[in-house]
Amino acid sequence: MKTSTANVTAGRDDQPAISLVDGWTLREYREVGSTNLVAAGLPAWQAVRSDTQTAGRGRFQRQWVSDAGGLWLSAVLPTDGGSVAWHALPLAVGWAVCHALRNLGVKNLRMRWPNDVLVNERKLAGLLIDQFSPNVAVAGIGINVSNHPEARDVSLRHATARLADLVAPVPDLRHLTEAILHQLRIAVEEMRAAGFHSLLTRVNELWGGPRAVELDLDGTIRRGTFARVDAEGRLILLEETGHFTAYDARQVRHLTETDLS
Ligand code: BT5
Repeated sequence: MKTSTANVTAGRDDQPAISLVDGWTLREYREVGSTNLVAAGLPAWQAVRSDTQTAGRGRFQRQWVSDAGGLWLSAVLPTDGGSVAWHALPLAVGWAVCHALRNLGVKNLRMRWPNDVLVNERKLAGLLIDQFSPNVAVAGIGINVSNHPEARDVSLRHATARLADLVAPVPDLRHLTEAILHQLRIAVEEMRAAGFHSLLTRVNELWGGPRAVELDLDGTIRRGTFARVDAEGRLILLEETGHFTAYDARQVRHLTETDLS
């Protein structure tokens, strides 16, 4: 992993500290609204990290608690004209994040489709992919590290995990950023060279096996068994009728696992 921290100064409110990390240009801020929005106008292979976000975003405009001590990172990825395989980009990002976290010693990690990284049923990380322009996508990655999201939002009590409780010593934010960006580049380069298909088996190992789920399609509920994802990143649901149906992440407002004790 190649890193240059030459000429780095602490980022002020509107002046980021800029450094090179493994082929990425990393811009680091003290505070922004949302790193995804700061990254919106940047070219591929640039990344934005902020100590805090005042308007961290989840899917469907849900809020993401982004207090100091967590990793709030957005990486701009090339999408090469938006071929079908790029619908699977969030899953490739998920694979890269899980791989990096496992390398750092995190155990019992799995994903809940499409974008939650869980440890023992608690949410350690969330991913949000935005496409602001045709040839690049912004991959937003939020990971709880030594922050306290449950203190900020009591509805998150018993629902979150953080690295400080899972690995010792807890990696510092710089090291974690480098590890994630390094693995992201590997995943994206593999997709560009060989297509999402080459990652599919590894992505399908992230869900921890088939499980009973309920999908909220903006009011309409579908129940069945989450079987796997297909080569376009769609969820394949074994419906109660016995039929298999594919669902795109944009259709599914919420996925609830219903076989948890
Ligand atoms: C996500 O949305 O999980 C995507 C989160 C992406 C955050 C990153 S941080 C860097 C970049 N900049 C941004 O503005 N966003 C990205 P979703 O699946 O919709 O989950 C949102 C739900 O997660 C909320 O409704 C809460 O229930 C829960 N939540 C909020 N903050 C959390 C936190 N810090 N840890 C765990 N769960 C949280």
